[in-house]
Amino acid sequence: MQSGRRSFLRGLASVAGVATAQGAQARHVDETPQKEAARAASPARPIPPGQLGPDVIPVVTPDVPDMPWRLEDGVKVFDVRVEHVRTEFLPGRIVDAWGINGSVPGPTVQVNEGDHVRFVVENRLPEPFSMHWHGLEVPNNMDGMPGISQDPIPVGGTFVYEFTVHQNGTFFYHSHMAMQEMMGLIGLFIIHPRGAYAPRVDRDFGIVMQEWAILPNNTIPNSLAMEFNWLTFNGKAGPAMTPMLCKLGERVRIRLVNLGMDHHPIHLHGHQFYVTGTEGGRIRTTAVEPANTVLVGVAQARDVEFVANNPGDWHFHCHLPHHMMNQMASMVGPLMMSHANAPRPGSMTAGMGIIEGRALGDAASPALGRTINLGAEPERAVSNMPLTRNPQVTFMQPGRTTPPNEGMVPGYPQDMFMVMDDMVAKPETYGMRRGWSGGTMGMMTVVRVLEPEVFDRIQELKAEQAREEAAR
Ligand SMILES: [Cu+2]
Repeated sequence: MQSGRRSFLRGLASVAGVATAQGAQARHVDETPQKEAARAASPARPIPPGQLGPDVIPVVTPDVPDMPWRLEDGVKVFDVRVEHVRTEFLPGRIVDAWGINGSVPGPTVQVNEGDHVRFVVENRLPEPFSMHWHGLEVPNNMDGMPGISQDPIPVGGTFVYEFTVHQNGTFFYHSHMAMQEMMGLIGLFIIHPRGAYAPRVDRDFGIVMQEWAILPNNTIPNSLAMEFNWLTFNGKAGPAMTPMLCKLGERVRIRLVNLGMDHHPIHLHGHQFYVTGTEGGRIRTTAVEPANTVLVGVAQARDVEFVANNPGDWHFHCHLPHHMMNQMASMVGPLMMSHANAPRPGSMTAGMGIIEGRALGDAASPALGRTINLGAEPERAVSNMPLTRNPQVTFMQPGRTTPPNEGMVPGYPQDMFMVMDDMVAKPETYGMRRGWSGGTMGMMTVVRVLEPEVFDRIQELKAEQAREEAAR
């Protein structure tokens, strides 16, 4: 048995060596985690600062920056400002959230297993705060639990967290004040292994999932809400999140983190993946199962890996229907008022709940609908309707404002289709089918499995754009 197992592992090791030497072409196409060797050997020697272990690649967090660090006496030091951040879920959809160093979610921390790290956390919020390192095995007084392991960081105060990371995998950091979490205070904390997991990947992406309840014409999330009308990947609602790009045949890892009120079943089209990691680290090779949907529960992380062997643009999204739309609200604006098939306030002002001089007055509460905000208990039936007339809308026939069978189909209306390709165009959307953005809302984005020429063309466009921005 022993020698058999040794030769099995040796065989895989030599296959892996040849594959690496051959370069990118068709390298991993028929590999599955079942065939992989035991995890790459973990040499105890430290990885030089600024480098990653053999075959390890940095994680790309679309639309979210990495957190910069500097080296002080062998310690990686991060400056962390916890503050109000004005951000944009979609072009024009401004949100006043709380974030870190100007970003919601916070910037992605990337370190190596074995690193000694220091986080100098400055509380710029108008209330106490403390930072928790979710899943990290740190000394008790570094755990960021207000009261039980430290005093909260006072307004304007600073606290220094310092520890050595001896784990590897997908972790995250977040406020341990519960309501502050719902204002956006979370970020990815990636700890790279000393050597790449086997089989190694060609692309490694990170996604933070968040949900928000924001009243129409408002910019401040309601952290008390139990239902949500804005769902974001990396602080962007579909179709604004930058698509994840790979070349046909590459092996791709996507790391998913959820810290909100709902669980999210995340689904990939056109491929099967393996769930290879949790918030506790790498899953044993023998335990992985094929899937195309992974439930990422609150406070959990899941890593999925797949071979991108099916060319095309593929949806990657939460499959909860209410998480696949934007600005879900019942009665907003004159259009709503004219279509609602139930008693209605009659005007936009009234519809916003401003009947008795305040937005949350009891008299207006039903109009708020769906418990998006306080006081919506006496809810009544209302319809889904488009929020705006968009010139790019392609759902109806040109020249018509109402469908010919309106009123003949029970249940109408249900869905809307708002195309905003031009609003969210960027190099990464080059070559996508016209109208793609109409079906991409809420917690939805796209994995683009590209022919090498298209992939390379997009890199050129990105470089061009970067040069133009630098020249400005
Ligand atoms: Cu969801």
